[in-house]
Amino acid sequence: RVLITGDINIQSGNFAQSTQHLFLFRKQYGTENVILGPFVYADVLDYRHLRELIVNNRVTWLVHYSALLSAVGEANVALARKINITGLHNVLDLALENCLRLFVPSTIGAFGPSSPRDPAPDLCVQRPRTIYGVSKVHGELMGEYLHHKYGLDFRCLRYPGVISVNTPPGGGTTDYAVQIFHDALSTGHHECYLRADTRLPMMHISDCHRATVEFMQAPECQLSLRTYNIAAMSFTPEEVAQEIRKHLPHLTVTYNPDSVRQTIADSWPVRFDDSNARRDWGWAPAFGLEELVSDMLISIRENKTNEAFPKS
Ligand code: VAH
Repeated sequence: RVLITGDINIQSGNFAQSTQHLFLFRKQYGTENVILGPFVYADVLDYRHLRELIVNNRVTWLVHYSALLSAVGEANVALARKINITGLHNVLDLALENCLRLFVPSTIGAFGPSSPRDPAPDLCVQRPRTIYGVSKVHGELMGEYLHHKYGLDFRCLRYPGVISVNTPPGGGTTDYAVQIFHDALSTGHHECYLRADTRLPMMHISDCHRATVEFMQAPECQLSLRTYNIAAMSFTPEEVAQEIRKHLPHLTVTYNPDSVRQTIADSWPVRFDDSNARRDWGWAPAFGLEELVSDMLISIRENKTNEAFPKS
């Protein structure tokens, strides 16, 4: 059984807010085999609640999504430390105590201005400048340490900006790339908080979910790393706007960079090198920018979740 931490109603990271992600896990493993756990704060109550869920449901996989994202973490560093670091330690302890297999996502935000940015490889200097990024590097290092010391089956993917219909902005720096689709179909105008030329790695949620499941199912003997970059595309606000205009020619965008999120974005990789994931366990994205834009517009218009695969 798979237990996913993260509460749909709390800003627990883009991913855990995506009902589609829960749907895709249940589609993969069976509804009765996927449980949504509590949003893991650091306090004992949730720890006890989480432990009860694990024991009572014979959980084997713990998928830990609860985290405060980049921009919202900078606005509340103490809470971000509590959730992203102390909460993670609760989860690591529970995984060890109950011999669970543990998946924890990391992010492009785990790199900083001194990292190689174009592309960023799996192994390089990581000195992120957000509490979100620092907590994610800590998670990578702690998980790998417990793997090497105690054999914990810890697996981690560094996600790009994840784009999906039913992931309301979760306080991330890449949130504009979700909002622009809703604005294009409602007001026809998007106010972008990043410069027009800010290039960031992005991924359709279905690719991100499929990568996660394929990685979770990859035989141990194929893994040369415990933490991998995964990539699909990198685009700028102007490029995604141009692609949307192929469907909605009247979309207008004004660029009004906000210093916090522009500074964060400028410290992140421009592109990811995910050659290790492609070699070790066969990672290959299905959605490029054209397929992403088409699926997002169709999904919003029809008020449904994103396709699992691009339309042929
Ligand atoms: C954020 N969407 O912007 C998240 C993500 C790749 C960035 O971790 O903080």
